[in-house]
Amino acid sequence: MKPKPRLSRDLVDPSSRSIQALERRLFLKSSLSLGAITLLSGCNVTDSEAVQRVLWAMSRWNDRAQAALFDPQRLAPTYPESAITRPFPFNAFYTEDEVPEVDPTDYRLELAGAIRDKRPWQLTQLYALPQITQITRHVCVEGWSAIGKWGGVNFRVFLELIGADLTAKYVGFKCADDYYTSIDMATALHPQTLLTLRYADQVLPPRYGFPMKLRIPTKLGFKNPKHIMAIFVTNDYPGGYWEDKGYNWFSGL
Ligand SMILES: Nc1nc2c(c(=O)[nH]1)N[C@H]1C(S)=C(S)[C@@H](COP(=O)(O)O)O[C@H]1N2
Ligand SMILES: [Mo]
Repeated sequence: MKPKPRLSRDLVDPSSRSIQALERRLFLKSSLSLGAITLLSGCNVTDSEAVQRVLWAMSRWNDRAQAALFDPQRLAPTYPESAITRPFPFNAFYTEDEVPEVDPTDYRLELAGAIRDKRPWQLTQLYALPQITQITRHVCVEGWSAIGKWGGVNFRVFLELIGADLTAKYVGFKCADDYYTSIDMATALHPQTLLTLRYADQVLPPRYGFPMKLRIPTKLGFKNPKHIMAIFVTNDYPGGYWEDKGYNWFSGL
C-alpha cells in the first residue's frame, strides 16, 4: 500500500503563516488533504511557492463560488433594542489603548478609482446626508458575536451619489491604522450595507471606528473596516489585511 501523501509543516516554508491559514480554511470546507491537492496539481510539496500558488488559486475559486451563491436581496436578521449587547466588544489587531485618533476637523474621506466625482468629503457633509439606523449581529471569526445599533448612510446611495462605477468588481477601503479590506460590488450594493457614522445613537466612538466604518451585516467582522480614510472602486483584486494572511476573502454569513 502506498503511504498516504501528507504535508508536514516543515516541508513548506515554516514562516509562511498564510499557507497554514489557507490550509485550515480549505480543509475545513473540503475533504481534500493538501497531499491530495499536490497529487492533483502535480506540484511538489517541497516547492512551497507552487503549493502556495495552487492554494491561492483554490481560494479565489472558492470566493467566486461564494459570490455566485450570494443573494443580493436576502436580508440579515435585525433585532429589538433589548437584544443589544452591552458593552459591545472592541476588537482590532492591536489593543484598545492603541486605537487611532482621527482629528474630525481636518478629516477628508478620499475617493479613488472608478468614481466620477472624486472630491473628498468632510464629516459635516457626510452627517448632512439622509441617515438610517439598524440593529444587527456582528460575527467575529475569532468565535464571538454581538448585537449592536449602528447609524449612517445607505452605502448604495453614497456610491450612486459619487458616481461610482456600479459594474466594477470591488470596493476597497484604507483605514487610519494599517488595516485595509475590500468587498464584492454585490455586497457593497446590499440594502443593509451601511456607511456608519454612529453607534448607539452617538457619534461613532474611537474604539468602534471613528470617524467612519463600513457595517456589513452579511459579512464576518473583519470585513467591516473601521477608521476609513479612503474608498476606491476597482476591477483589480485589492485583498485585505487578514485576507492576505490567508483568511477567506468573501467571508459571507
Ligand atoms: N481599521 C480596522 N478595522 C477593523 C479591524 C482592525 O483591526 N482595524 N478589525 C476587524 C475585526 S477582526 C473586527 S471583529 C471588528 C471589530 O469591531 P468593533 O471594535 O466595533 O467590535 O473590526 C474589524 N475592522
Ligand atoms: Mo473579527
